[in-house]
Amino acid sequence: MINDKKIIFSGIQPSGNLTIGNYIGAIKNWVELQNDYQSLFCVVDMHAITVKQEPATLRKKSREVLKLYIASGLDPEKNIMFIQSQVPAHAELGWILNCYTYMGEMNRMTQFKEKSTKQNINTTVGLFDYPVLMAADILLYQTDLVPIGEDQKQHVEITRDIAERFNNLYSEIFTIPEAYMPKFGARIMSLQDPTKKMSKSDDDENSYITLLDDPAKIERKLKRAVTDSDTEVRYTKEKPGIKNLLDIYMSCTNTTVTQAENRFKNCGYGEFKQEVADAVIHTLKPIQDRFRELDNDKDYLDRILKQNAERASEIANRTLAKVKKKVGFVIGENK
Ligand code: AQP
Repeated sequence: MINDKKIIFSGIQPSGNLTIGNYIGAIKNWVELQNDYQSLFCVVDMHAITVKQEPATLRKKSREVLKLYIASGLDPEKNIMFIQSQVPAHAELGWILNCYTYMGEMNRMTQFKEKSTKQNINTTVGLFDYPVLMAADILLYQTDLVPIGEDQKQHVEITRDIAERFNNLYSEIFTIPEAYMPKFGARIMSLQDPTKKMSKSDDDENSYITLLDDPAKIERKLKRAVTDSDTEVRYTKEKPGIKNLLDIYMSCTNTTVTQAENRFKNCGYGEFKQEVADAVIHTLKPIQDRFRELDNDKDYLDRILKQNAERASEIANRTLAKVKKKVGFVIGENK
């Protein structure tokens, strides 16, 4: 608890342009939860370097993600919004937790299997170790709830296992966190292959919509979205392309399956796709406007970054000090 409020932690990698998958699966829920919890929203640049990044781009994207958090409606005064590498405790706890995590449980992580197969060559140890760093991110802040998309669920489960193991060995050091996922849109799929997750690092630009795409681009990408040879707009897993577009539509318009299916009862796919595009454009417009305003205010962003890294460090260092003591490290003058 901080200020009598339960704690939320979540983050996004600055590994590309944020997609509506990142927005619907994560940020939108953060905005809804921010008033009821003390929230920490991180730009996880240390996670991003688990695959190759161009340094200047990574630096630019890290600031851009923070601006998108603010532009999406997250309050940087109320929430603690910071860049992971500016709080060294993440790396320190990550290392310690490595020594309390088993190879067997790490070998079961499906995201590593998918990403390492995709990369094919030179998979790094960092990519394999990603879930332990994520466990450190979460556990440092005594997090109660982790709002995420479905792909990260397994990583929250291993975080719980590591935390329980550590607590059983020593004492109740860590809060055991729970995952929180949206009802619809926990897994937005690629527009070009609706059996595959939409990802910002996909090579095919037509497979995703970014938060900064202009209206013409959004329309074009949605018009090209892969569907099926049928004509009926129905929410069923037999029609993955249509189901995905309905998920996007329902999330942007806050409607239910019944409302959305009724709305498109006698529509052809062309008209349906146009409505989805309109809903996405309408959702992204205020975010894009605010983002542009923030673009002109570099000092403001620098101030937020500095203040929030200090606030985050203060909480993180409290947990880290307890952990170091438990595992037997020499701290200060103690014998
Ligand atoms: N397609 C998605 N649908 C719903 N939620 C999603 N998230 C990501 N993609 C979708 C959620 O966004 C948060 C941040 O994700 P991340 O950037 O840290 O890592 P990721 O899950 O690996 O996302 P990407 O876009 O696929 O990144 P790359 O391409 O760099 O690997 C998480 O809560 C995630 O669940």
